[in-house]
Amino acid sequence: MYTQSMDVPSDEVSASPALSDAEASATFDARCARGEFIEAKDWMPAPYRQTLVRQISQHAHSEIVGMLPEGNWLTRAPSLKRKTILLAKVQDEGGHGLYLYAAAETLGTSRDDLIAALHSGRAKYSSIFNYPTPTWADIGVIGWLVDGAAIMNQVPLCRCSYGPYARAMIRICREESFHQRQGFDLLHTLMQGTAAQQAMVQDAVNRWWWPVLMMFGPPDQDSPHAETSVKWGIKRISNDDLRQKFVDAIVEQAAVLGVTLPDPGLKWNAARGAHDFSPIDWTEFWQVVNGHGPCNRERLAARVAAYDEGAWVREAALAYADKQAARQAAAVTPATERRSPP
Ligand code: FAQ
Repeated sequence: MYTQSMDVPSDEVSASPALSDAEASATFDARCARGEFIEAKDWMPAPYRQTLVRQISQHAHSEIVGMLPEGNWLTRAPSLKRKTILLAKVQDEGGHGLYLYAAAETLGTSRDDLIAALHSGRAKYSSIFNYPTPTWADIGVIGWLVDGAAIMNQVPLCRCSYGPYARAMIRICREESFHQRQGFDLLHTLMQGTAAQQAMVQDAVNRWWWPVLMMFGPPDQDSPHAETSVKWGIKRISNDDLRQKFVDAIVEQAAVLGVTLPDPGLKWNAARGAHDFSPIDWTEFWQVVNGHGPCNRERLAARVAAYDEGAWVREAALAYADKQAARQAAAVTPATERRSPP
């Protein structure tokens, strides 16, 4: 339904008949190494296609599930201005999901299949969206830290080897920059407020800091996809290197805001030219990824309910499209053919 899929299952896509599979793979790897973009109709090895479908669809699911924690505050934003900004941001996330589903569909998979994988729990989405948003400061922290981490990870994806994904990421990154700034602005305003508002910000930062560092994925030595994704130019910077860049950028921003990052081990290491930080609790990360975080069930149930309750919209849109197509077909059929026989 609504698919832009080109129906090209990987086993039916063959390399040029003149090339053996090994030669085709070598040519493909050389194209990636030269930094060329791979386009939807180009030959690609099946594992490259599978990796992209996996990553792009997980990314799309993250955007759509990511609407839920913030959506929780749409009716309770403290002013008209903040409500308008939040509405725009949540709508942007929905749009990002749509660009990304469309990019995944160019690889020959249908949106129905992608959504079914999310709803059945087969497909992952970002661990970060399984944490709750009990206070208004959580909305600021999502913008500042979650969107901040998302941008750090996604700017290199604008140069990812797969053209449709890379192009989608350009617009997404522009919008994420606005999201990050609105979060910082929201927190900055609260930090000029009462002691209770400042405490609310600090509490939210304390709760989100470690889960945000986990967003970048497992340490490089435990990242099974790292090697091939780097070889094929899908990943330009490793999980650990992005995490480090993020920590280094955020330390200064936290000082401007006047909040403390909840890690006694966080300190500048002059020899490395980077901040050291304490070990991350990867047990918590895997628990959340495997469905046992604070809000996993609630998030998935909300998505499934939204899909089921929206079935009538999809049916109506399809019926309307069929009607339009029938009208158009009738309009192009010559009048003589339409006349019934005597
Ligand atoms: N959560 O070998 P790697 C956003 C899984 S969008 C859950 O390192 P890879 C916007 C990984 O899938 C946020 N699972 O994997 C927004 C794999 O499992 P699999 C999402 C995770 O792919 C803001 C396994 O662990 N961004 O925030 C996570 O090379 C505010 C092994 O890991 C993207 O999706 C995790 N955090 O690297 C919206 C960006 N990390 O598939 C609303 C695109 C890892 O074998 C509000 N994705 N796993 O079953 C990527 O850059 C990569 O996929 C990584 C993971 C870096 C996330």
